[in-house]
Amino acid sequence: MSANDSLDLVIRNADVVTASDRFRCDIGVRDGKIVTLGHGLPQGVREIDAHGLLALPGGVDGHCHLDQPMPEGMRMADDFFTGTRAAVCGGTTTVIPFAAQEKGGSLKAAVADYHRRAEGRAVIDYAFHLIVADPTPAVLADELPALIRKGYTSFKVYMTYDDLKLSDREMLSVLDVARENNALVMVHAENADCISWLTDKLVGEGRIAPRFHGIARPAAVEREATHRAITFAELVDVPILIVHVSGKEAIEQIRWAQGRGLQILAETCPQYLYLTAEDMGLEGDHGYEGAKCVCSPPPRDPENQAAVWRALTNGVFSVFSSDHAPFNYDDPQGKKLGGTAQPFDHIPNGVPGIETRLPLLFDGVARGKLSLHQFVELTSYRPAKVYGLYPRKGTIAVGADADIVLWDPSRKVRIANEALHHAVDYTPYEGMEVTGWPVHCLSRGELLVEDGKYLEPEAGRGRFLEAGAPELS
Ligand code: DUC
Ligand code: ZN
Ligand code: ZN
Repeated sequence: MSANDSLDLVIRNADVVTASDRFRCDIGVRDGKIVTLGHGLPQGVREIDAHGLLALPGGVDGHCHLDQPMPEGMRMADDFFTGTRAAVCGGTTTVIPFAAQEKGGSLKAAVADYHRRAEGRAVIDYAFHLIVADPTPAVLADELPALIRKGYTSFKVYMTYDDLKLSDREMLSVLDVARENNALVMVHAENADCISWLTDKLVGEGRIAPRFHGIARPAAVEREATHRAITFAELVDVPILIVHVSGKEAIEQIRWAQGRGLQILAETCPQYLYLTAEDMGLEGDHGYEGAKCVCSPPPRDPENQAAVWRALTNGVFSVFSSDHAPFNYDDPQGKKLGGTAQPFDHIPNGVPGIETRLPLLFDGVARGKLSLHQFVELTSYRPAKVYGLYPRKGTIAVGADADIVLWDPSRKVRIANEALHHAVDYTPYEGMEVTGWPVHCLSRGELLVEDGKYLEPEAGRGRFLEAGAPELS
């Protein structure tokens, strides 16, 4: 190797795990890329001894919300700086949040605004999904195809939430644009009318505490919308990805569709493995604390949790994301918008989880619920593939970005909000003990976290990634 070929970094004795392989080697990094994998590599400018640690590709969080513009009076606690800081401290080196169109607004303008929010703030690399809330003829014919060509190849549509939801006909039109332009549509599947009917009934009866959020959004509401979205995908003949699947009823619909040969992909999130409806409050509980766990779809019961764990290993789910939605609890712009006596339907939806996503799932590896390869597949490889970032992200291979996380598979950590790096004032996982923790995290060869300590890299070092076409197989 000549001086010109010298290595910026060598990670020695790495126990490398990808979605498909496991091998022991040294990893050589130059200019932010993995340039060689081998034994006895020459001395690098910097050396890291990975003995006793696992070397995994950095996590790709394919669904998180950072500094997303909110309705009047509401504010997300994390921006691109605090959100990406927390992500990397939890082993994630790429995030894909959402540039959200407002009804009546332009999609292109939403993307430009979102770039301004990310620039100078992100510490790890990021791509954008779009949220299509107003598919006007101009959006469908011009804006959306132009944005897909520019590297925004996935977009979310909502079947609920008044300010976001699309009609069935609009859904079909958006799916058709995805088909024509080779993009991937992510679907939030809950039946809006059922939810508003149930909500009005509950609120009318004075049943307003946070736990009624779950009762207003039962599994049937998610099941019906999941089935309907599948039907739309079949009619248009296009793949879709159902996001944040909460339990067995929606899983049954997805399995049924997959069994018919339809390309229906699915995502789940930590809240459906670790939280239940009781975390939003027990029967007779008139307190407000349960608002911390209000998210949509809501957490269900232990039987549903078990079904979600099973579906992580039998191929139903392709991706495991955080759906990090950072609202402070003790904040009139967060969960306490409107005070603690407000009915459940005014509580901002979502739970924080960008830093705890990987440790919570890794704990499942430690408990024998899924393999290390499945862990990498769900948290890094497949999200990189389906969102068009592979092979730059999602694997450890020559030519890939040196986004590498060195995990201590036996370190036990009790989750405590005061030790997390987001700007949210709580975690729903407070006090849970997990086995396995990301101790050293590298983004494009730069060490951002060393022995669990955040090294305060320059804000804005994170780069925007233009996504390629979705790779679904
Ligand atoms: N539900 C969503 O659809 N998005 C953000 C958080 C949530 O709970
Ligand atoms: Zn959603
Ligand atoms: Zn979301």
